[in-house]
Order: sequence, then C-alpha cells, then structure tokens
Amino acid sequence: METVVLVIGANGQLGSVLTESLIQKFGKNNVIASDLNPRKEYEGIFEVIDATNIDRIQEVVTQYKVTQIYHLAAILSAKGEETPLRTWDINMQTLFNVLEVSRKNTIEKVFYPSSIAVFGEGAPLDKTPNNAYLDPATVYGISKASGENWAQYYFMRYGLDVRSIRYPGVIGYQSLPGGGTTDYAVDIYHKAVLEEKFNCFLKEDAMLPMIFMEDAIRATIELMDAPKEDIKVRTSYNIAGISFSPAEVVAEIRTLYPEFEVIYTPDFRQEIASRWPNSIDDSTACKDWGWKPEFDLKSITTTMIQKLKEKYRTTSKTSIL
Ligand code: AKB
Repeated sequence: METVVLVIGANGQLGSVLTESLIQKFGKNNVIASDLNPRKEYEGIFEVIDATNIDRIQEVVTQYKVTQIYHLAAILSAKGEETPLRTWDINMQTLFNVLEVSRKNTIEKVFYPSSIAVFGEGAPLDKTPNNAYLDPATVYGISKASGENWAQYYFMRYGLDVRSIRYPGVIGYQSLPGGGTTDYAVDIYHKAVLEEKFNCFLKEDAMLPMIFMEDAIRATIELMDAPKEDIKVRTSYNIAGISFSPAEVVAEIRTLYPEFEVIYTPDFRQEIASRWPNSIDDSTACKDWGWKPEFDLKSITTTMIQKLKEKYRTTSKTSIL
C-alpha cells in the first residue's frame, strides 16, 4: 500500500518544515498539508481542516486514502495559560478526533508530539529521565501528559501504532514559533541579525533543553521509520539536543555581533521555565531507535545567523516577522 501522509497543523513552526521533509520522502502527491487557514504560496496539496471537527478529518482521510497522520496542532505553554479551559478542550478534542479516525480507518502510523512541558517539580531538573514523575504546571503540559497516556491506551487497547517524542524548545530559521516559553531562543537570532536590542522574557540563567530544527525533524522521521518492535515506549520518548541559558546564547551571538544588546525583563514565562528541566536524559531513545543529536550551540548559532541574514537580504522584515 502506498504511504499517504496527512499533516494536521502544517502551518506551524515544526509542521511547515516537517511537511517539506515528508514531501522529499514520500513525494508531493502523497503528502496532504492541513491547517485552520490555507498556506500562502504553498504548491503542494493543502486542505483546510479544523481538527476539532472529526467529520472534516474523516472526509480528508477518505478522499486521499490517508495511511499516516502527523497531528501537530496544539496551543502551546505560554499562550495556553491565557485560556486554560479552551486550551484543554482544543488540545484534547483534536487528539481524540485523530485517534478515533485513525482507529476506525486502520491508519498504519500516527505521530503525536509531546513536550518537555510534561515535567514539573516532581522530576529531577538535571538529566530528567524518560520515566520521571509527571506533574506539569501548565495546561499545555497537562494536556500533553494526558495525551501521551491516551496514545499508549490506543496502542494497548486497539493496537494503533502511535509514536511520540517530547520535544525540547525547537530552534529554526525556516519558521517562527508562536505561544511557547522557549520562543525567545528563536526571536533572539532575528534581533541579532536585524541589529536590534533584544528584550528577553526569561532570566539570564534560565537553562532549558533546546534542539535545532534539523535534529528535531530527523528525530521525528527516524522514530516513524523505526521497526514497530523497537518502539518500547508508547507514552513518549525524551530527546535531547543541547541545553543553554539566555546568557550562554547571548555570549555565542556576541562572538559574531559583539555590540548585540540584551535586557532581561522576566515575565510569567519565567515561572513556567523554572519548573521545566535544565537538561534531558534521552538514553532510552538512543537505545531503542538510535537517536543522536548533531547540532551544538556553536553550530546552531552559525547556521541561524547565516540563514537569517540570507532571508532578510531577499525578503522584507514585515513578511518574515
Ligand atoms: C513551548 O515552549 O511551549 C514549546 C514546548 C517546549 O513544547 N516550545
């Protein structure tokens, strides 16, 4: 059977880049990108889907004979705190819809992203293990911790092959994040390249796990390609890239932009960050499906600066930000 992939949340930070990689892998006619709104200048197949509407997901799955679903739509940690009950409803309803459609249509594989936001005060801050206690303090974290367990439930009860990764903060030049606590680590590079002052909403020593987009995408594809019997964790896998604080990324950027100015104005997102791990133990993912990150802070910084410089040379600031 030919693989036909549906990406829900394809306009997001990760979704927009992952869609391109899936097209490279499966071909343009076998990847259906979808989101709440059409994507400008997108040349592949695109369907508008509100994932809270199960009938609409079913319609697209039937129309294209979808065999795999990547469900990336969610309201993230910082944005989610503005409307906690709505965040819960959207994050959970969209997941239930995907799981139900997948089970009823015998979808071959489902990808469900989780996050380091599942961890809270009960987990060790350093090298947080895969099976650490989960007591998340944001509604986004609560929805991801529950979602992981639902993923495992659908696997155990119905044999649905749902696979999941707990992403650290994702850093990429291709797209902008929205509504997360780790977003500063993308914004800071844009400000450096634009030679503008950066106002950081976290404290200078707020150490958080991060990952470069290329590593995050590769991890996703490698997990989805792994033989079914190698996937021993059916909640979600920790993956690590690197860990750094705002002060450390500023120091790295200043090797290229010595005049780069930063002020620190911590807000409610500092509270969220203070309960998340400093670093992640990803040895389970390494052992089960061979995960290994490639990018460190130096290579991330060099690549981000070089790619953003190219982007701002050819595109106007208002169409990027
Ligand atoms: C966020 O900050 O909410 C996300 C995440 C770590 O899941 N980037």
